[in-house]
Amino acid sequence: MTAIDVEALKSELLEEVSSAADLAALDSARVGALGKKGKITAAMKGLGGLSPEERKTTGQALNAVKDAVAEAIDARKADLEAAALQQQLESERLDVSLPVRPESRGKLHPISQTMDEIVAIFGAMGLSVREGPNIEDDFHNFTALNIPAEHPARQMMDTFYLQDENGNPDFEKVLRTHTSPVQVRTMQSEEPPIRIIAPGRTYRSDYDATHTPMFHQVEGLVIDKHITFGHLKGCLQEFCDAYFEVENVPLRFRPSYFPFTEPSAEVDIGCSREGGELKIGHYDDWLEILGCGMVHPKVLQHCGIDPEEYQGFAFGMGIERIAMLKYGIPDLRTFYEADIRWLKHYGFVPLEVASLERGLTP
Ligand code: 2NL
Repeated sequence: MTAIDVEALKSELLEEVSSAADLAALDSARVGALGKKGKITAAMKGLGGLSPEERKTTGQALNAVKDAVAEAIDARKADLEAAALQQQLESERLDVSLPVRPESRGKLHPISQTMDEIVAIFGAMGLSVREGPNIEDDFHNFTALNIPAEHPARQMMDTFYLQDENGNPDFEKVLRTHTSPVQVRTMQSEEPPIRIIAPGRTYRSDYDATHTPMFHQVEGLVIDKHITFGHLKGCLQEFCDAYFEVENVPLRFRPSYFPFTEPSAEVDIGCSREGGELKIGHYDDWLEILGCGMVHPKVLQHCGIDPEEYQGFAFGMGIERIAMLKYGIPDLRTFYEADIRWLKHYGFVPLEVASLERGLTP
């Protein structure tokens, strides 16, 4: 057996390791050098044919090659792994300088905003919200409210009457023409004192520049043993000051008539219209904003409340109307055209809920 060229073997193996292009190639270089049938293992087996002197020096040299190759494999492995990681990082890099994708944010409809404001103001005065069905019966919408048979609201022309499947003539359901039936239901089911508002959708068969078949109302009702017209005036003054965000809004109570209140009044606010812009506060003109009065004794009776023991006030207003006044929206019909540009312009940022503490309007 001839002497082994240890140096040649070393450089051959180190060359195989350093030229391994990936981890798989490196692993076959490792097996080829250090494995059971590898070149170093084979050279070790060949030591037996050498003289004792040569066996010792060559054996030591082979062990040194083995260590050097193992070390080179570890280093090459670390390099290949680092390169692979680097390549992955390059290909998956996030470009944080890219502009944000355009994203459209929804807005609150002015009706929702106005309702939230109204609920916040009356809520602070101790009135709570009640709701009821949009489809009502004749009793809750008309009879309990002392609305006589010949009243225009009872005519087909003004009210949406519903029919049942069989065309039964006694089927007396209507789309509620005001939210008063909510208050009727509350008087029937709760004991005085009663302090509530009823905001919601209402329906009348009417369509022109100032009327839509569906619109919104809020009504208020306060019933206790000693409620007077003075309480009504104070309550509405406080509401108007808070809603229009003006101290001491000038108010005018004009005698009027509703079947469900006695006495009744319509309420105007003092305003001016200099240069086409409506100003509330310093005034040379009046603008009607709501109707009110002391609940008619017959209404209390219909609702199971003794008018000898209790009395109260009530009021009602159109939400579209007071929203148009506060937010300068000129045309009622645009409220329900679902025009996204209109909503972007007149809408409100969601989640900035109206509250007296934070200022009503964002
Ligand atoms: C208006 C006038 C008003 C009421 C609504 C009412 C409700 C009950 C009893 C008595 Cl249960 N009254 N509501 C009272 C006066 C006026 O609304 O012009 N609304 C837009």
